[in-house]
Order: sequence, then C-alpha cells, then structure tokens
Amino acid sequence: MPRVIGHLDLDYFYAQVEEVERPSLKGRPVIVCVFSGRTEDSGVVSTANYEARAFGVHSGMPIAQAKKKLEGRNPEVIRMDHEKYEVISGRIMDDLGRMVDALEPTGIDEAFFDITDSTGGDFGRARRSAESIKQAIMTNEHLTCSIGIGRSKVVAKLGSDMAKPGGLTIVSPEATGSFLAPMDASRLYGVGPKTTSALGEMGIRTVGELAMSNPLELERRFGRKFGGYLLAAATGSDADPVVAGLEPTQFSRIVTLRRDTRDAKEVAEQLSEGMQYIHGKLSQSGKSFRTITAIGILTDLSTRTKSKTFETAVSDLSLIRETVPALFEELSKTIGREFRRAGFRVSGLENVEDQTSLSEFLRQAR
Ligand code: DCP
Ligand code: CA
Ligand code: CA
Repeated sequence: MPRVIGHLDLDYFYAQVEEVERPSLKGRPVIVCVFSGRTEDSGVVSTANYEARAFGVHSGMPIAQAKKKLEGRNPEVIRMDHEKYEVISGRIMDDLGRMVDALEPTGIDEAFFDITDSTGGDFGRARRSAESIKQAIMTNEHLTCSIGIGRSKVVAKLGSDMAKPGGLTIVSPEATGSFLAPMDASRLYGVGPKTTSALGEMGIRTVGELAMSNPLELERRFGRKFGGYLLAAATGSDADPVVAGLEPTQFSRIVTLRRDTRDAKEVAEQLSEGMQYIHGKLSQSGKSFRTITAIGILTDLSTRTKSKTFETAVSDLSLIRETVPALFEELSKTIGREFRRAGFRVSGLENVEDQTSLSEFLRQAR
C-alpha cells in the first residue's frame, strides 16, 4: 500500500490573521512588520498579503522599502503580534491533530500529516480528507491554507508550494514521476545552493535528470547517505516518516468576547468552557503546569498579558478557575481599558508522573 502523506501550509499567515480580525483590510495591501524601534520605520516586513506581494513586497524586506513600493496604494502597516498567531496556530494544530493519523508540525503555520490508515491508501479518499481539513480551518478560523498530498514528504511539500494560495494538489503514486520530472532540482527539500551547483557540474538541472542519474556517481559526490536521499527524493520515494510532533510546551485558549468589557468576572465567565477544555488537555496528556497567563486583547487589537508562576506544578481545574479571574482583575486594573478578546495559557508543562512526592507534599501542605 502506498503511503498517503500531506503537507499543509497556511496562506500569508500573519497577514491573513489580521485580515480575519479586521475584514475591512481585505483587498488592500497589508504588511505585518517587526519594528526594531531605532527610527520610526526601522525594521523588516514579517509577511505581506498577496495584494502587497503584487507590488514586489516580501518577507524580510526593510519596512521603509516596502512602504515605498506601496506608496499611493493605501497600505495597512501592522505591528507583528506573535502571541496572537501562536494561539491561533495552536488551535489549528489541535483541530488538525484530531483529523489525521499522525501530525508533525514543522513551523508556526505548517505541518506534515499521515493519512495512510484512515484512507486505506486511496488517493480519492485522500482528496476528500484534505477538502474536509480545509473546510474545518475555514469554518473554525476563517483562514485559507494550501495542501499537497503525495506518497512522500518531499512530494507533499512540493504539492502545497504549488497550490499556494488556497489550493490543493493531489499527486497520486502513478503521477509522481511526471509531477517531479520538470521541476528544478533546487526545489527539493534539503537541496541548497551548494548542492545545486554541484549537481549543475554533473549536468543535472531538473529533478527528472536527477532521478535518472547514476547512483554510484551521486554517492561518490555526496556520500552514501545524502546521495541516497537525493535519488529517493527525486523519485518521490523518500521514506522519512511523519513523526508526531514534539511534546506540547503549552496549551492555550482565546475567545472573542460577546461585548467589549473590562469586567474580569464577565471575561472569566466566557472562558469557563475554555478552562474545562485546557484542563481536559492537561489530563489527556498527563501534564501539569507551572505558569498560567491571562491574555487580553484590547479594542486596538494590542495584546496584554499577566502571569502567575507556581512553586510546584499544578493541574487542578479549581485552581485554574480561581487564578484566571484574579489575573484578569489585575490586568484590568493596570490597563483600565476594555478587552475585545480574552484567553489564557498554561505553560512550563511537566509530566505528572515525573513530579516528586516532595513537590506533591509541599503543594498539599500549602
Ligand atoms: N515569517 C517571518 N519572517 C520570514 C518568513 C516568515 O516572520 N522571513 C512569518 C510570517 C509568516 C509566517 O512566518 O506569515 C509563515 O511563513 P511562510 O513562509 O509560510 O509565509 P506566509 O504564510 O506569510 O506566506 P505563504 O505561505 O502564503 O507564501
Ligand atoms: Ca504559509
Ligand atoms: Ca510556512
């Protein structure tokens, strides 16, 4: 049975999150920036929506240069809010994890997944799975993504790249050869400028040429391991498995409030279900936490946080129910403004079974 491997990548992620939060931005160029603070415009573009990219703006470009390219185009310049993107990413990965056999997140906005078992190796069923995944992310988060499905990680990743934005590329096992053959070898995962030029010296430019090259010559040039990988990648038969992601380091939940408010009780009430949810995540994974953080997003969409760290790891629902409102009380007092969205995060996770009886004892004695 062929493996069925997927790669999902969210489209213009940070900028799309901002568009979802403020739909009036749609259709205008949007750049999300990291300001270094030296001068008003110093810093770089973290990402740009496709409207801004049409004028040549891209990730990593100095803000001043991006602004020049967008002069007279009514651009929106937004300060990067990593906290917000992390929370949304975490929620998407949680949902995704429930829809696939194995999930391997590889960045804030992307993951490999394996759906071999749940599709029985059928690429028609794989298409329907990928469509439900896209639909779920749209329904839950109003975000578009691009998905590639193939028989290996290399094929899946190339598929999602090709589909950008909003696309779905299914490369069946039979179509793998003709899908890969015309591509530049430099597009293969793990093939950088050095390898590209070495391949060039061997007269290899495309993936198809690489697939047909002499295995012994590849080994001589790149060593047994990397040479073998190159050949496998070029034929879509790289065997690298999808490994379920690293242990979680935090759990979080964030909601849009029914109305803007500075009342901590009102906030906590709307987080009640979230507290139950996080407590469930903790029990499921056998974790307890050291730190709990209240996250408040104000009406100007800036994020404010307030944390409390416990001396020993804890996991009781009652403690969460006590602490979250208390943190919001303090946050509200210091800020004196209304919250639009609110949430909380537990971090500093520890395995319950690792905890010493001493820390357990101390906790109970407090
Ligand atoms: N990012 C960043 N700096 C970079 C590249 C990316 O801060 N040099 C951030 C912002 C992106 C996010 O990481 O939104 C994901 O990166 P991607 O490379 O996947 O790019 P995008 O999601 O923005 O665009 P797309 O995937 O549609 O090409
Ligand atoms: Ca992306
Ligand atoms: Ca990405």
